[in-house]
Amino acid sequence: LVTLKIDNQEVQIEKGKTILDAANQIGIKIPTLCYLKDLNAIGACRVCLVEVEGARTLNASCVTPASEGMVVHTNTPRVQRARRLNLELLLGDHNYNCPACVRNLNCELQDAAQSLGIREIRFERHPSKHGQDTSTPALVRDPEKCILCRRCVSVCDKIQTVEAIVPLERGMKTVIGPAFHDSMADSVCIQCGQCVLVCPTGALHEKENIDEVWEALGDPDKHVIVQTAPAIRVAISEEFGSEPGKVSTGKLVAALKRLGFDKVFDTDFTADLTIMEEGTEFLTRLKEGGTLPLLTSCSPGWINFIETFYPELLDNLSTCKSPQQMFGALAKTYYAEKAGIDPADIVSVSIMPCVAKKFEAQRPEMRDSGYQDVDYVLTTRELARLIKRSGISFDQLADEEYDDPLGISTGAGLIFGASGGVMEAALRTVYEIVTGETLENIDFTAVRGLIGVKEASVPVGDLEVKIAVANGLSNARFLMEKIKKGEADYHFVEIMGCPGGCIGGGGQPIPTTMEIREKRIAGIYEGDSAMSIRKSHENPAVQTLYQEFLGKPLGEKSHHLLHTHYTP
Ligand code: HC1
Repeated sequence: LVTLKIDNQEVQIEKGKTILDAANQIGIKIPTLCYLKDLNAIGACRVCLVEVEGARTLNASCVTPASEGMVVHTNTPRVQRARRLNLELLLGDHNYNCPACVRNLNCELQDAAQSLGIREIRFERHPSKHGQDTSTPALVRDPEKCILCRRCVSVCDKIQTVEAIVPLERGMKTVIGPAFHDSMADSVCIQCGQCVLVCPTGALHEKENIDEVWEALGDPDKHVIVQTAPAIRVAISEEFGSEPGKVSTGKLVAALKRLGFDKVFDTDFTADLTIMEEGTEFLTRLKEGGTLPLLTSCSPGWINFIETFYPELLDNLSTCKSPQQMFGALAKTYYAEKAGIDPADIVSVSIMPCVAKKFEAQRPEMRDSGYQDVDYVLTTRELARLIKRSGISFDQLADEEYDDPLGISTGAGLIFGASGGVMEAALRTVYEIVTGETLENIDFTAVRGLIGVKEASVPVGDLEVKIAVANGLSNARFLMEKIKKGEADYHFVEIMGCPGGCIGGGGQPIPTTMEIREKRIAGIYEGDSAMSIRKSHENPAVQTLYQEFLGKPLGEKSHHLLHTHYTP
């Protein structure tokens, strides 16, 4: 431990920690912008400057180690002047058209300007000469709002090992973007949107589809239906001031009905269906000696990743479409038939915690209904904007229920939203199919939680099924390398592209920190425990779907509507 003094308070802290850590420990708030705990400590923005007695210059507290006997002042006039000057310089390079910005009122630059009392910006504006990059269906990159904090660069490199965006050029000309100034669409970006979650400003955000949905809702000739992903219900209420992890399923449904959707359905229904298809695919591969380990295929950022970085392992991928896309294909076939509606008049909207789902919905192979299966994808954040725009008081809504039949689901479908959930849901079903016995303890806790790579061995009849679960793409890469080198003997592997799984997706409320992810995960399992049915194969609406329409898992209709192929 070292002992130092900050603003006349003595503090003891582990050697190697910074002045910022020490100040946080005793509740002294130093403003930061480029700093991101455990990920980005580069001292670039100079907003966290402090004065250390005896030092020649001011020091960036996020990178200056705390040392024995140090005396630090965080609020002297010199410190204030320097912080304000640095912030003004950043603002001079920034497009501060705040009222029209997607991050207005949830922007760290705005907050810093407020907390430092900036009332005028004395410098002529020099916003970036690089225009917006709108080349992908998922993301918008706006260099005019970028403050060069490099948080996005760190998350893309260290957490996702994608390295799609890097600092280009030097000094005043520096810009963050794909190498060689390529567009995002031409880069290796897998569109997971983790960069959006860490961006302090509006420099990275989802491509909005709110207006298109608004138009559809106002069109009397359209039948507008919506599906909600598992992870939305434990996050949406954060946008309205609630604690993270609060399960708000009933209010979510009520809000969508108030917005005018003709039917409110649940992606959890097709998550259950995915288990029927993927579980059968797994057992078939086991029996017939197919390619193993089977890799799950529901996370679109992960699909983009394996297509880009590990095309040699594409045969391992499950051919199952994601639940979002299974829903889309059924909405314009099974549901249209059942409801007697021309599929050409159906507008299928999904609410997702993910920006890569926008990309997935637009893939050319996702048109097996004869139409684009999912027309529009809104993130959790976009849905919140839509609700606010409509003047709906989310917290005052009375709970409502999903519609039949595509709104009926089980706890197994719900846990898809957290890392390990797909595997746990599959095990609940595969165990009972293989053994013919009732699974008494259905909680496979070994696969739950935020640990990057989880491994387990589960007895299923005569077989020890070896499983692995990874969340975040650096962890996926670790497993893929192991599989490629022949060092893994797994049968079944779940991969989710975002840390924590979909609860930590790139479309979720900002902030999304590790602590917030934990709380959302707790909400998911709380919701699962409260469900009356917790195994996918017991979903009565899924059983009816097979009887009335699909026939059997992996049957001809399933093959046509619910399965896909991949492009190296
Ligand atoms: Fe997900 Fe999925 S769980 S991919 O994380 O398999 O986005 O929530 O909707 O499709 O069901 C996301 C979440 C989501 C799909 C399901």
